Amino acid sequence: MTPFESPVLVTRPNLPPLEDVVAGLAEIWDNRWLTNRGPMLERFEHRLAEFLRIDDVAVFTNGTLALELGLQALGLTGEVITTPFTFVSSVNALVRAGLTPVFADIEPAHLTLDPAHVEALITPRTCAILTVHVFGHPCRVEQLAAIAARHGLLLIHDAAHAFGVTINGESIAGFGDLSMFSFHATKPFHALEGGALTFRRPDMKRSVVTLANHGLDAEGDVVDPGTNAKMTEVQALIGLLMLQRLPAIIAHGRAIEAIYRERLAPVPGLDMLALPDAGVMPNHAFAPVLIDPDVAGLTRDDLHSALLRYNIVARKYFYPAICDMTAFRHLRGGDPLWRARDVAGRILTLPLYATLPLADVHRICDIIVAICAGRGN
Ligand code: T4K
Repeated sequence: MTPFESPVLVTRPNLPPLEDVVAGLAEIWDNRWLTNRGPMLERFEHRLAEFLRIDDVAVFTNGTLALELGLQALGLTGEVITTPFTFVSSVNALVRAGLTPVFADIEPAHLTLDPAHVEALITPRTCAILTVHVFGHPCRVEQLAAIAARHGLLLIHDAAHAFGVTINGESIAGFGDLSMFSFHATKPFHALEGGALTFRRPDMKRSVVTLANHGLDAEGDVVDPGTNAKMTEVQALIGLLMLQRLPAIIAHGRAIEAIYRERLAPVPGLDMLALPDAGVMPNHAFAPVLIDPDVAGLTRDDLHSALLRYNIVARKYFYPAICDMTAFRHLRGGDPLWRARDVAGRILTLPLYATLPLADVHRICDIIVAICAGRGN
């Protein structure tokens, strides 16, 4: 088996046709309005709210700042129970908003927060739960909402991976007190960089928009110090153009995932995550696979290195678990977080993106099958 001629990356940004971008840029040039909530941004927020079928949405320069400002606007203090199996941004945002993360373990099917572990960690210092719909799989929204309600906590969703996901026909943006989406270039739906918040309380929009503009109110006064987290007009333009493309991008992701599932199912010790729960329409944004070294006869790191020799750049999303990162080791966890640590050591995310040909996915599968059978090196 021959290696790919050029690297096959875990993801590549999808791009709108250049002529559409140029036409949109011409409009921005004519307006001479580049940032600070211009007309393109207003249109983008409006279309997003329509797409998500919710009342309102606020966009920002990236998802991390969106989450930080959402936490600040909610006026939270104390401890927030969250998952150690995520991209570090979720936990960075908590710390930078002056909150103390407390890690709970994850459930086995979709690697999201385990509600039982969450409830066991609640103390009088707990103010909120921050879940992550990791790899786009919704966390246990109903169970966690019930726990939050029972204990008077806010429920915040890091939905960075979950744009376009629905549960029983309802957009995932409508769950919890606050949801954050990332529109980073590596996401199926993006705005070069970008992020958004959706919220239950309608007055939240004003608060977060003010915080994103340094905290300045209409009179030029600052009550709550903010930062600069404003989305530019060019970002909003790309977002608008990408929104039209999302259904086709999701459809291609679905086709890729179907091939991985079918072709890798017979490989001993290689497991894709469970299929989505009933009623969930996923966005097929990631293709994570778990390697059981005792059954597969090789470790995740062995497979990762072997794939690199074939020019396939799979990624260890998300390793190490956040609780094992230097900055966060001192934080309290209620238990050994053994599942999160185990998963972080065994997971590998395979290439999946809209311009990846299905023939290449088959070739990646041929290579994985051969490596696992001891025929690749
Ligand atoms: N919460 C969660 C759960 C998240 O996963 C994230 C972001 C956030 C919050 C925060 O949202 P943002 O503040 O980012 O809006 C990438 C992304 O930078 C990050 O947005 C994303 N999660 C994370 C899962 O992945 P890296 O460090 O892995 O990116 P990088 O540069 O290694 O790129 C990944 C692959 O994409 C590479 O193979 C190269 C390729 N690539 C990348 C870029 C940027 C391209 O081909 N072209 C490009 O322009 O973090």
